[in-house]
Amino acid sequence: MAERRFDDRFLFGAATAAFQIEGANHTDGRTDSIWDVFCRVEGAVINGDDGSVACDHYHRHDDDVALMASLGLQSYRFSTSWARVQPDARAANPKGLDFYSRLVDELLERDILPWLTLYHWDLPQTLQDDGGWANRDTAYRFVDYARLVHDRLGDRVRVWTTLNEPWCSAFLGYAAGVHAPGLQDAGQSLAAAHHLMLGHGLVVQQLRAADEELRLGLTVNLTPFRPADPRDPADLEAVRQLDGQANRIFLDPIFRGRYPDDVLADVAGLGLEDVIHDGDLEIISTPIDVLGVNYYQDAVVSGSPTGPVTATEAPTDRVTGSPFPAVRDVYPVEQDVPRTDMGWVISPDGLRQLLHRIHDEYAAPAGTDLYVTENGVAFADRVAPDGSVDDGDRVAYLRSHLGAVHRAIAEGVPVKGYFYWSLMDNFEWAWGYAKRFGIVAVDYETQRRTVKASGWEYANIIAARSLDHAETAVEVGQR
Ligand code: GBH
Repeated sequence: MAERRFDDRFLFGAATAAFQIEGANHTDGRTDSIWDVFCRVEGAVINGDDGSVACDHYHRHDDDVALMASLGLQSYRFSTSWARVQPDARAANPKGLDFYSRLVDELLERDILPWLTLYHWDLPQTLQDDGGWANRDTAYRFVDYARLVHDRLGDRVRVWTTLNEPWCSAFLGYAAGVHAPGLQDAGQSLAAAHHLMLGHGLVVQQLRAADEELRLGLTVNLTPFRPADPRDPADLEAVRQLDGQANRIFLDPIFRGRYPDDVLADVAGLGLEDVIHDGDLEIISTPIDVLGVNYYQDAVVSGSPTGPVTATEAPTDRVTGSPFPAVRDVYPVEQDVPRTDMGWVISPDGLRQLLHRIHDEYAAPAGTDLYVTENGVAFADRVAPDGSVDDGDRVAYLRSHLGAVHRAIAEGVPVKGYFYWSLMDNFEWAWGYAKRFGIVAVDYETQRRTVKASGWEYANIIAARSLDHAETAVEVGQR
């Protein structure tokens, strides 16, 4: 087998998000985000966990950047906290901006490319009080905030993504209610989806006008859905609906300047068309330089009841809804494959197939560069008494998914980089600290960081720019 090398321009990184790692949520002027408030809702987050300390990254950023350098990371994808930069969504908070400015300087000193995300789910609560993303005005407020961050960091940060996973913000937040703001309202979820994309497009226009050299884009989470039986029209119909409401509802407006007709038909009567103003889709489809794809798992679905499936566990017993505002006769199908600690199926080839599709149908026609901005796995690993974390299952996950990326590239899909989620164990939203995605373990008592076996493996892969580096002559648990 030919050596699986990544060319010299391929970018290896790791990702985090502000609310999940920073802590210090009321330090130096930061105010509540919707996640601070949601964490106080009885039963919203497992064990009543919250983000007040998290990984204490706000106070440990210098050590954390040193750790990134020791792993050889070429890029670090992080997000800025809107409520830290612009408390109460009004005047800029210099101390909040200072924090990100120092972080960026530390990264650059270590030759790590800062990859900045403006919005990873933590809306200032004060904007939620006025309706949050269901209110069109929030899109314009997002522009004000983006300009403040850009004014301060634009001289040093060259890659800017607006949103992380608008699907989660809109549908887990406003329809399923499993994420902040915890609403279960299909109409608001569709309005939120539209206004998130409007905010994205407006920010791309503004930042492009400020500096045409910036690399601009967004990150979406995409789920490939496969029919249980590709010859069964009911199964194909189930795939059509889910693919529409999970993937195409974002990809088509952004890349084609229109909502798919079938999606509009499925959600008819829920108010989406009422919130679309003339000109919005031109703004939303402003050309982007980079598309980030977050991939965790794929799914098999049927149009007919399918018998028992392994239910994905809920974080708490709080009753939540469906994230899909308008699907009918859609049933999950059991996949006989290994699962992660989240109950998610492990399916590396789903990533390869997804990259092909997104390249062919969206990125290539638009001339947009494709990156995997998140991929990773939760396992219940703990630091052993001797101080090691032998997370061989995560090593296998990392290698098999990087293998899928490598194969996609070899097959003609020019994927430009990969970010592991996450650099370190952190606040996993409604799952609190109960789920660990890191290649670095965090002891939440002492805040001690321990590089796991997967972290060293990633460091070896990066150093060799190859999956066939000498240290692992034998494939570890390759599926
Ligand atoms: C990412 O979200 C986040 O960006 C990151 O902050 C988070 O920590 C990380 O992943 C790990 O969760 O179709 O109802 O079964 C991933 C979000 C989770 C979205 C699984 C799709 C399936 C929902 N994805 N989800 S459902």
